[in-house]
Amino acid sequence: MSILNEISEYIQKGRAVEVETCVTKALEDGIPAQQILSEGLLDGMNVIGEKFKNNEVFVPEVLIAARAMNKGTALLKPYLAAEGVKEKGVAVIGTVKGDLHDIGKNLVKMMMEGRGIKVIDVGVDVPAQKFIDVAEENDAQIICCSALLTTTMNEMKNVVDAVNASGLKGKVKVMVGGAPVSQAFADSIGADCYTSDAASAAEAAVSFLE
Ligand code: B1M
Repeated sequence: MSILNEISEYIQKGRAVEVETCVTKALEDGIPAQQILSEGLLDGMNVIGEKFKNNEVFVPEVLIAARAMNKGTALLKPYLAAEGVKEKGVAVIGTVKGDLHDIGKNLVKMMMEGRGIKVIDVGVDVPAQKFIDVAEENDAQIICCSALLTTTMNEMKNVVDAVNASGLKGKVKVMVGGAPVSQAFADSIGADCYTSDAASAAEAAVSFLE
């Protein structure tokens, strides 16, 4: 079995220590961090996601897989981040109110940091006003909202409305993403940008800042 398959298997089993060992070995073997992420960690998480959908695994299994995923991505972080990149601007990122999913958000954060953006992470279950307050305090140019639930994605509209009602209107771009979010949804709530994955989100953020 290849090391990337092993990583995927260990993610599915929620074996954080083994994930860390294999990710370290894969890096030592010279496998690019991006490949370890997509073909190892995310591959395992996708399998767990399908099983969760089909009621073959339940919340505890998903949680331990998520914990293993976070351990693996933490090891990749310095490799994904380009060294010595000059800070391009400031973004505030969080998962919207009512939503506790943070793996995708963390990936977006990591990719943006890798492109030289200072990212202030306000965590999960974040009310609209908190995004505004932190953006104002830090002179951020971008607010990034992640949502994984169809029941919480509408909270993104509250963030857009709160920006428009604040002094940030016209100064801050609102970027949205997450599995249930689409371009059509982003347009309908007046968000400035939708991207389907973390790398494209970082790319879009860089073009806003340039
Ligand atoms: Co939850 N969950 N979950 N879950 N969970 C989903 C999302 C679900 C699709 C599973 C399913 O039924 N198939 C489903 C949502 C259904 C729906 O809304 N239509 C669901 C549900 C129902 C729930 C609960 C309600 C379950 C329950 O309690 N009965 C509950 C809700 C809790 C809450 O939030 N209030 C719940 C809980 C959990 C756990 C806590 C167990 C755990 C989260 C752990 C954590 O995040 N720390 C969890 C997980 C892990 C999942 C799945 C399995 C995986 C999500 C994930 O991390 N994917 C998920 C099923 C699935 O997606 N297949 C599921 C990997 C991650 C990298 O992808 O976050 O999509 P994602 O990020 C992508 C892109 O979307 C994009 O970039 C990333 C890729 O590069 N992206 C952005 C994300 N944010 C972006 C922002 C951007 C741009 C791009 O710009 C700002």
